[in-house]
This record gives sequence, structure tokens and C-alpha cells, in this order.
Amino acid sequence: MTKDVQRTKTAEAEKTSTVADYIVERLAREGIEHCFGVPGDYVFPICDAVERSPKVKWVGCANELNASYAADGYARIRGAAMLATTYGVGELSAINGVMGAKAERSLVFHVVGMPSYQHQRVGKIAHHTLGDGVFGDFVLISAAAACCHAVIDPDNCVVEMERVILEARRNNQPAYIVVPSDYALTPVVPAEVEPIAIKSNAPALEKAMTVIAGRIKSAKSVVAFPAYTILRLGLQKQTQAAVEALGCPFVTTLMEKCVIDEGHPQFAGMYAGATSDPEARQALEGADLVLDLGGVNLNDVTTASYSGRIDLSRFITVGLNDVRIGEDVIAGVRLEDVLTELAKLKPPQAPYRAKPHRAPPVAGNPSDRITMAELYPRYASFLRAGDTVVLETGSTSLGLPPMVLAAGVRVEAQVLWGSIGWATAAAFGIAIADRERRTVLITGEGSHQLTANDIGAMGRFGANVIVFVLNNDGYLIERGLEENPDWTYNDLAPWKYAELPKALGCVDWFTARVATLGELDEAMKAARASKTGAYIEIVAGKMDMPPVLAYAHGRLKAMYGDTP
Ligand SMILES: Cc1ncc(C[n+]2csc(CCOP(=O)(O)OP(=O)(O)O)c2C)c(N)n1
Ligand SMILES: [Mg+2]
Repeated sequence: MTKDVQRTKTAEAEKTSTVADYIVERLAREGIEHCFGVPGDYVFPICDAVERSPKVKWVGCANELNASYAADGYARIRGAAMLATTYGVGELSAINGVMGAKAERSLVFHVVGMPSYQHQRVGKIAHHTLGDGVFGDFVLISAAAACCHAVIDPDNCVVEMERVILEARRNNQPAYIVVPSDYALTPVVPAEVEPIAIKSNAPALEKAMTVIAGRIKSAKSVVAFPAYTILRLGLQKQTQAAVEALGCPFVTTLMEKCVIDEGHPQFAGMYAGATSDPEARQALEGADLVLDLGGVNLNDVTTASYSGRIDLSRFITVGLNDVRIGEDVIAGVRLEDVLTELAKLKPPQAPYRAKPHRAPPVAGNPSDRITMAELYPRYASFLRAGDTVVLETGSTSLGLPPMVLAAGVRVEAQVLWGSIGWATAAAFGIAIADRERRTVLITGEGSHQLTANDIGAMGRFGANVIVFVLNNDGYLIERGLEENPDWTYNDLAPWKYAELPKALGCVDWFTARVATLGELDEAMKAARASKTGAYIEIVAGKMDMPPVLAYAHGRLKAMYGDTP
């Protein structure tokens, strides 16, 4: 940051009236234009500052959990998001979503208003506390869901905001900013801040590149393995340039689906353990050198229950802030800088050419009942350039990924944290973050029941999402695991899903409940044509599951019996 910017910052602090205004304006400078949240008296000063701000708009959600998911979705597209909740009751409801953002490296600034310093100082018994005059407990809980936190007062405001923003940016994880309600209304004390740019340490970068270049040269086969963090940091173009300069094949797991278009000639396919695309499995497991770009998450979901044979000693892992080669760690190296350096390599004469990946054929008769075998190819042919598809945990998050998707489709899913209900609210945040693209939500009805009330917020804020709700009469992904598929805990209240948009205040949405392929095809056409939101309830068989799910279930049962 230049001296000019630094001076501007101090000047801004001086002319900004309150701590609350400063926090909002400073976050606006991070590119944030919306604040998701639910108001409450302790956080009123922040809400009021948002209302006053010409840069940040308030986006009210039905509850704090939804707001946290929406903020996560927004941050994935914009690079950062703002979430505002009240003390205790509000922030604790948001924790699952903020913790998920931490797990999946999505930068949410969680701003919370707490009881006034005046009341804290004399130990008043206050609402939203345990009635014991203790005020710090919830701060510790919320802080655990962030990578850094600050308790703001007028004196530390400028310095602490810089510190948490820097740290949150370095890790691309949430920051928790809590401010007592009286301090929020107090004028901020100007301070000189020494800005620290996020960049690599030059000798460390040089050392890392020497090691990487050496390993590339000596390897008989190289594969690039871009991580989900590429999406979070918006480094897709740089990654593609690096992969093209390397000329090697690249593979992705379902966490990075479509990070580079699946039609790219170097795309060897999706890696998912033993259920991988065979070409992808060979490219990854057979490679002498795996260039992990961003820190791929090899968990039970991405590896089909650890079913592959991955040799981590062949990995070079380029993390956000370091490079790991076996036991050696080179710290102070940024992922984006490594990508830029890799892109300078001279591409080989004959880069890798993968077998072309084809979208599966759409089949079946119009009068046929909808089956998973026919549904997923239909989703694949429905999705097109400019769509951002948001996948929910459940049978859908495993059914869609094996489908090859069109160029220009973006996929978002919460694969590691896997908290159901995420996709509905995250789709809302994603639609708010980018109105140029069409957001398409694909969810199971059980997950949808957790957060469906913010379909109302989609209508209210003109977020024209296309929603597909798979109604298979319960929690299929769980039902399939059980010895007895009739255990009642996988049953649900039989909602009339297609009636929800109207009941929740969405005006002129296209809605349909479809049970045959012909009805589905017609509804898809109408949804695509709709200028408002669209909502399609798909009625499907109770035990009809996509093949990958059937495999994963068999594998889990083999590993754990009936208690995963
Ligand atoms: C917050 C949370 N609670 C519980 C679970 C466990 N869980 C994982 S998937 C699932 C059911 C999903 O059902 P549905 O959305 O109907 O999808 P289906 O598999 O039926 O297509 C449940 C309860 C979870 N992942 N997250
Ligand atoms: Mg279901």
C-alpha cells in the first residue's frame, strides 16, 4: 500500500464519525457491497452504519445460520463477505456456517455487536447472557470459527481492522470482529498504520521455483492437481496459464469441479479414488510428480472413502503461503506467485491431449417416471456457460459431479464441511454476488427443509435463482446406508415444495412439480426462459440413487459396518 493510501486511510478515520461507520467503510474497501445478517439491539450501531453507507447494502436473512451460508456463498464469488449478527443468540446461530467457511477457506468478516463496555465493566445482568455478569465466553466460541479476531474499541479500531483484514486475507478464512455497542457509537481515534502487502518473500520464492523446476525436469510424468482454493482466491485464469505452460494433464476432485473448463484438452478427468475416470486415476496415481496447486483436500468424500492409491511422497504442495516438498517446507511463498512463475515456463512442443470428454446422452420417453439414470444427464445438458450451479450435500452432490459440464459453468459445493441446508442459502448469496450469471440450485428436499425460508429472501431481493428440489421422500443418502431403509429417522414431513415460493412471497416465479421426464423437460425449458426465479420439485423414487453413491455406500459398509 502506498503512502497516499495510508494517508487517505487516516484522513478517512478522522472524518468518519463512529467506530461502526469505520468498520463498514473499511470492509467496503475490500470490495464488499452487501452485508448479510439479522439485526438485534447490540448490533444496531453496525446495522445503522450499513444503512447509512452509500457502498454497502443490508441483505436481511430469515436467520443467522442462513445469513452465514449466504455470506460464505458471496465470499466464494467476491473474495470476501460481511456478516452481521447480534451477541450470543445471533452469533451462536451463525457459528456452523462460519466454521464451514473456515473449513472450506471462504473469507467471511463476522461482525458482532456485544453489550456496552459500561455494562460489562460493572457486571450488569443483561439479556442474551447467562445472567452471570460474564461477557467474554461467546467471544471465545465465535473466535474459534475464525482464523483471527479482534475486540474493537475506539483506540484500537484502525490498527486492529488492518491486522484482521491482513490475516484473514493471508489465510482466506473468516475473521471475527466484535464491538461493544457503546464503543461502536464512539468516534474512532485516528492512527497511523504501517501497511503490509501480502506477497512472497523473494528468496523463498526463488528457492521454491528452483526446487519445483528441478523436480519437473527429472520427473518422467507430471500431473497438475488444482485445489478448491484456486476458486476461492479467483485464480482460475492464472492456473489455466500455468497448466498450459506445464503442458501436463490436470485432474480435479469434485471440490474443484470445472475450475478449468472440462473441455480443456489437458483435462484428464475427475479423480475420485476407485470411482475415478480411469484416465484421471492413471494420470494422478501413476505420475512421478503431482503438482498440488493450492492444497487439495483428500478426504473421504473426494476419494470415495479413501479408495484410491495415492503416494503423497510424489506430491509438491503449493499452499496459500508455503510450498511443501516431502518433509521440507519453504515458508513465505504465495500461491499466486508460484502460478505466475509456472506460467513463464516454455510450453512443450506436444502438450498432453486427453481423450475428449463427452456429456452423457439424454434418454428416456416423455411418459417415463424420473429416474436418477435419466435425471443427471438432463441436468448436465441443462447447464450452460454463465451458470453457477450450487450443489447440496446428499445424493445430488455425488450424482452430478461425474457428468461432464459445458464450458463456462461454475460449480460450488460444501464438500468437506457438508452441512445440509448450506446450498439453498449459499445460492442466495451467490446470486446476490453476481447478477450477471444465472445461479442454479440443485438440492435434496431434506436439506432444503433446513433453510428453505430464505427462498423468501431470494424473491425479496430479486435473486433469480433456478431451484431444483429432489423429492425422494426422505434422507436418501442416509437411508441407503441402513440395514433397514424404513427406519423412521430418515423420513420427513411431506411438504408441498412447489407451493413454497408463493407462500414465501416470491412474485411471478415459475413453479412446477414434475414426476415424468416429459414434465421435467418442459419445466426446464420454462425455468430457463423465466425472467424471475424458478422452482421445480422433482418427484423421484425413495431408493433410487446415483451409481457413485451406491458404490460409496458399499465401501462405507465394508469399512465401518452400519456405524460410519
Ligand atoms: C447440518 C447437518 N445435519 C445432518 C447432516 C447429516 N446428513 C447428511 S446428508 C443428509 C440427508 C440429505 O437428504 P436430502 O437433502 O433429502 O438428499 P437425498 O440424499 O435424499 O437426495 C443428512 C441428514 C449433515 N450433513 N448436516
Ligand atoms: Mg431426499
